[in-house]
Amino acid sequence: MTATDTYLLLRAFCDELARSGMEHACTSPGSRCTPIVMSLVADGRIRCWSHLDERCAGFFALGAAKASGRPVAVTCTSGTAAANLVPAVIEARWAAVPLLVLTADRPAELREVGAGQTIDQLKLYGNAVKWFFEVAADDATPARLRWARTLACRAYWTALGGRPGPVHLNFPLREPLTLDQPLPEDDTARADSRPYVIVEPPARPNAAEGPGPHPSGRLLIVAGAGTPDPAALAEFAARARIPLLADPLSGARRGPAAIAHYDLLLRDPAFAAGHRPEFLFRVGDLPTSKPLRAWLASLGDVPQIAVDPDGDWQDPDSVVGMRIRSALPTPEQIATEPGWLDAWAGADAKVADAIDSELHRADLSELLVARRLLDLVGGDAILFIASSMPIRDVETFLPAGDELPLTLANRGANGIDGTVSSAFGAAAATGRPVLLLIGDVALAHDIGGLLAARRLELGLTIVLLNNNGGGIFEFLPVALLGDAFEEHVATPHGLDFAKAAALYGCTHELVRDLVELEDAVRRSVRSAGAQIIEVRTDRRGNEALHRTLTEQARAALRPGR
Ligand SMILES: Cc1ncc(C[n+]2csc(CCOP(=O)(O)OP(=O)(O)O)c2C)c(N)n1
Ligand SMILES: [Mg+2]
Repeated sequence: MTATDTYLLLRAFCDELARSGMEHACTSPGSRCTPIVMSLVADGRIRCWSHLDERCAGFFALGAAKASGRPVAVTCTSGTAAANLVPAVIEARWAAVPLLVLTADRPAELREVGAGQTIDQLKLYGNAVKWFFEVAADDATPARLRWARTLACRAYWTALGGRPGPVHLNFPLREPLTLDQPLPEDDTARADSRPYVIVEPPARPNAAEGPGPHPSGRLLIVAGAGTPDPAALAEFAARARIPLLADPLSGARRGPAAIAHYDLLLRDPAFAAGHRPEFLFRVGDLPTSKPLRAWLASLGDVPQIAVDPDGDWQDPDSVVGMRIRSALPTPEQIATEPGWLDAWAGADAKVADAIDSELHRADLSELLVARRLLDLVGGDAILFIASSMPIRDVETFLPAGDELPLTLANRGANGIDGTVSSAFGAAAATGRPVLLLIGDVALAHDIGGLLAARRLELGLTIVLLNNNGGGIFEFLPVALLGDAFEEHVATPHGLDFAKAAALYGCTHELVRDLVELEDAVRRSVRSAGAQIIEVRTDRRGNEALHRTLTEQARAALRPGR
């Protein structure tokens, strides 16, 4: 086989990815991957985003696929380069994101014989991928070209179909790795722009409105990330008068049935005991909230039905008694107890008032930022929320809204890694303004992701909550362990992020109050490039403020208030 064979097969492969619907790919440098990179770049329909760090490339592709809902390819050279994609592949597995990993490898004769930069890449990502396939290095006969086309369609739709997830194709590539003559025509493609294999798109069932169990009484819905058609679910809940406990990642925290402060409500034992449902629907992933999870686990015989079209089996406490593929009943088919939604909504409003009056008094805090996020950006923006306290605070304090921004997070495996890159990927794939809310450790972890601002000319508004370490650990018993806790768990770093911003060509601004924050975010969302807007906070003060607010919320729920 010659370079012409290699490039003909890869051109057919990329042609089919584009015909199937792929719009974005991430490349990373190397020699062995040259044919894959050049073939992707040569295809004008696929926008190629160049990265020099494969870990960033993987997470960028993940963010792009997550925001667009379409497969995004990421390619890299052989050796540890491929291993650097592991975290993104794992996140894609657990968050059900269609990622197409195209690793370059040496051919069989150069494996396990001391050839450089050669590791065992077969099934490198183990069970994390939906499909692994070792692609042959072959002559570009018409039969092989048709096969390459089929392979691309199959990889694309395997990543996207059913429960989406990552697919890994390993490409053994023989030298020469660059072309020395123009590529001949290939007439194996289908007419027009049709893909070689048309695959029926997976039917995404609507969670609301259809046949299903017909319960009555005190009904409740819990909605998490991956909720299909969240607007329809919110409307259904409002019409059927069912309290809707909606994680912001569900997209359903909207409308009159949305109960935004369930985390605080359920921290109150009296409220939790007095508001047990008789029947509960769970849609999408389980929210992060610990009190909610504990409460769901404690509901005993209350029937819990999971709307679970992808067979996800999210049920850490083994309490779900029925799984349905789609469709809650219609509002006409059920009878919710009169006053039940009002009881939840009334309590929710009381807690909201308590939070707002307390936060109003306090200085700019991590909680206040989470509370006011919807005021900072418009409905066309995307919120990307980092793991650790940002995601928890947004779940606890973000009010319900009408014009909800798409809210994304890497919550498949809850890592703090790759967050900056994923947020840039979301911006790249959608062209929409993205606000990333992130802690200092997570930002330091993916500081290299900032390179996308200048190299890829992408915009991003980064609201950095800098409490000099992992503030989340202040809430855990480990915080009592003194110096060892500080050094090894909280990990304060003393980084000056203004210098990081300068290094990576971003702007940096320290804001001290809400007015400055709102002003900085408004300017940032309108401008090009990436801005780091830093809010300095204190880990212990943050923990104390959480306690105060929990107490205030509980006080607001006392009878007679
Ligand atoms: C890759 C990875 N390593 C370690 C962890 C454990 N971890 C969870 S939260 C956290 C600290 C994050 O700190 P920061 O981003 O500053 O957020 P804060 O806790 O201050 O809100 C760590 C290390 C993780 N989730 N992912
Ligand atoms: Mg921190």
